[in-house]
Amino acid sequence: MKILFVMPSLDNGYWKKLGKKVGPKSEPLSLLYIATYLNKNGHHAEVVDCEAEGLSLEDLEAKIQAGNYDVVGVAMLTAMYSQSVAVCTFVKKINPAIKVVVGGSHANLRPKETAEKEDAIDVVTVGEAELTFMELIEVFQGRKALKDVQGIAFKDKKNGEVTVTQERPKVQDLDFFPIPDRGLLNMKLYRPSVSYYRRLPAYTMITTRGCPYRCTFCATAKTGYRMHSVSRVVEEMRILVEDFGAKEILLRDDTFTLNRKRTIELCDAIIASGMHKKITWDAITRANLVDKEMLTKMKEAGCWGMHFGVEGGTQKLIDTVKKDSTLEVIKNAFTLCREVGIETRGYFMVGMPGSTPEDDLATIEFAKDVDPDWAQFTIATPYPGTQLFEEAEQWGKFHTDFDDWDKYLTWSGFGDDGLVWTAHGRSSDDVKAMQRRAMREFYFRPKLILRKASNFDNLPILKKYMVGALALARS
Ligand code: B12
Ligand code: SF4
Repeated sequence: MKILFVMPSLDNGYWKKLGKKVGPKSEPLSLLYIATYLNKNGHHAEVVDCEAEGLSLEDLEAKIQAGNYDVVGVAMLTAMYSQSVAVCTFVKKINPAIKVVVGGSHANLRPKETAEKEDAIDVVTVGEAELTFMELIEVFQGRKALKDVQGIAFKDKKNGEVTVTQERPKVQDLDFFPIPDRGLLNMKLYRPSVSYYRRLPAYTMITTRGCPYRCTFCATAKTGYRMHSVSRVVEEMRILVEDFGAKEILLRDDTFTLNRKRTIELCDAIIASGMHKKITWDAITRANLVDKEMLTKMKEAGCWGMHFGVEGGTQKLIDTVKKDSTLEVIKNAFTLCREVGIETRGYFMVGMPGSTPEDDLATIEFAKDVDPDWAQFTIATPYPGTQLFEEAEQWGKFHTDFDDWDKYLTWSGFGDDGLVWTAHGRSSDDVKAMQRRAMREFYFRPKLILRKASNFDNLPILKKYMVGALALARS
């Protein structure tokens, strides 16, 4: 069967406002994982990335007409809901015989509602979709019944009844999934946000799936933890370097260092392979999951940056979202990185549940005190499927229909629209202003500017900092 996977355009406005050069273009790994698995199993799957390729629906039409596809799979994160549905509707208009399947974070978390509401969608997948998609093809070939496929939701087109099938158990051995075939993409189009890389080309990969922690705002909370083997990770890095010229790799695991032993083994393997001389890399983890010995080893293996979710600058805020950490532990992680010579990025939120404007100011102060090299202040948003979404009315109020999914953006302080939700006692204007204030207060500090200036060992880094600063100043 011929399958096309589509990453819809992500642009809901705020990247435009901040300046197109600041926004990310990130490889759609989820689609690559599924397409690669299907291709290895005798099918013909392609991937088209409307965001990276700058394709409109009309451009997509030409591709779909020419491609003669049997199935189209469309990615669906919450904030791209209407773009995803627009693609599905468009595909059905071009050819109603094409089967349309959606999957991704939003589909995983609201399968029933999505299948119920959207007539252009034939099947919604729930969770990991490589095996599910293989079975769906059997259904489309008339060899299996939809109801017998685990991990899907679908609507009976005759009586409107929605069925959500049994949950699909996760594949425990992650290496079962082949290395995503980046040859399916035009890799030259991909480039992270301005402050997220040191060297180009910089490409994304993941070495684990899931996170066992329980943060109430997070869409991947309590999803376990599975790891690719160390040798497989090094092999994928080698392919990125040798076949695609990568100079840098962005490890986008949720909690890269959860397993200390494996982290050290991986670093040793990167060093033994000589890869540490060819690439630099960065990773995301929790503050309680690093120590000096580990960070020293990571630095030796080529790590230049570590990202930590801090969220709030008071213990009350951190406890409210069940971060299971302390201000002290968090500060220590940033200090250790600085001692070892690894740059840091802190993720903070404004407008958190239970917050007052004073709490946000305390968060800004804490950010300046911790003093990471880069900081990101996003707006607390109750994404569906999270504990915060379930408790959204307890902690605050929706300002629009709760299912106005396109408004589920965390950078709205730089956009024109009001917020979808604010914590009790907070207004959209207050929280939006706080986001802009936090970014400016953090970045326009003489201390930070001087430090950055002294670190500018080459022109491209200076240039990217200037691009970001200008975009921020203009906002
Ligand atoms: C890389 C990344 C990005 C990248 C690239 C996204 C892309 N092009 O794929 C960028 C930077 C662009 C991005 C942007 C945003 N992201 Co993001 N991102 C991620 C991250 C770190 C990794 C995604 C990934 O590749 N995972 C690896 C693959 C293998 O796993 P997977 O995505 O779950 O895919 C499997 C299944 O879900 C399913 N599946 C996935 N897609 C599809 C599609 C089809 C057709 C089918 C059938 C199945 C299917 O099968 C896959 C294979 O098993 C995740 C965190 C995470 N752990 O997943 C957050 C995550 C997906 N992002 C999230 C968020 C909130 C955002 C933003 C809204 C943040 C913001 N700044 O405002 C924006 C959204 C932009 C928009 N307008 O939609 C949330 C999603 C919440 C939600 N309900 O949508 C996540 C889960 C982070 C979190 N923990 O909360 N993101
Ligand atoms: S925020 Fe980070 S630590 Fe918390 S559940 Fe999500 S991925 Fe895990």
